Amino acid sequence: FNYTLNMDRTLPNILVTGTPGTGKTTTSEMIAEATGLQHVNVGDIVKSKQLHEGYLEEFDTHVLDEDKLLDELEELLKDGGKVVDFHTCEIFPERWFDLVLVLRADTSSLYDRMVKRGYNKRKIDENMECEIMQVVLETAHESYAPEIVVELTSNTVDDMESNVDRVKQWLDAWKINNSK
Ligand code: DAT
Repeated sequence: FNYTLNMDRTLPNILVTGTPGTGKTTTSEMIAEATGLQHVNVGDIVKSKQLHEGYLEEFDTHVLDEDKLLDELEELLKDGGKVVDFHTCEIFPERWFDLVLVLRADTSSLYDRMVKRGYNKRKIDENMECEIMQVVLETAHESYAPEIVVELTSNTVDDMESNVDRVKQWLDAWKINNSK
């Protein structure tokens, strides 16, 4: 399978990644609202289109069917203009994205959000460790060009709003630089 994309997309694709609870979905929705880009919630697509090989009770998570997922997303992303929201970033072809945002939250904010969500202790511990060890940030740096990876603090609503403003400015500049 060849993941070569139309590199002439007229709008960029943005990946919003980070540990669960850092604010990916909320921020992506705000970006979509502010820019007109379309939010693609990968977790929802995995569930609704059954792009998984079953559910792992112990880890309270689905085992991805990566081939099926990539095929599905390839089609969605090929024209650009998408804000893709997912907690891992290394499974996607590098060429898909023009900007990779890694959301970061401090441990107390993250802990409270996961408790509110009703995550079990194991999942909370796992995600806390993931955030403390900067797993997603490091993975993003290993998977994408350094100039497109941006770490953003997401502790407060003000943080989210200023993050969305930054994306808006970035998008305006992208449009100018890529106009034909
Ligand atoms: P994710 O998609 O990364 O799992 P989310 O957007 O669903 O995270 O957010 C989880 C909860 O935390 C949700 O109730 C909104 C809240 N939240 C997220 N980021 C926040 C922020 N920067 N300030 C305040 N609340 C935030």
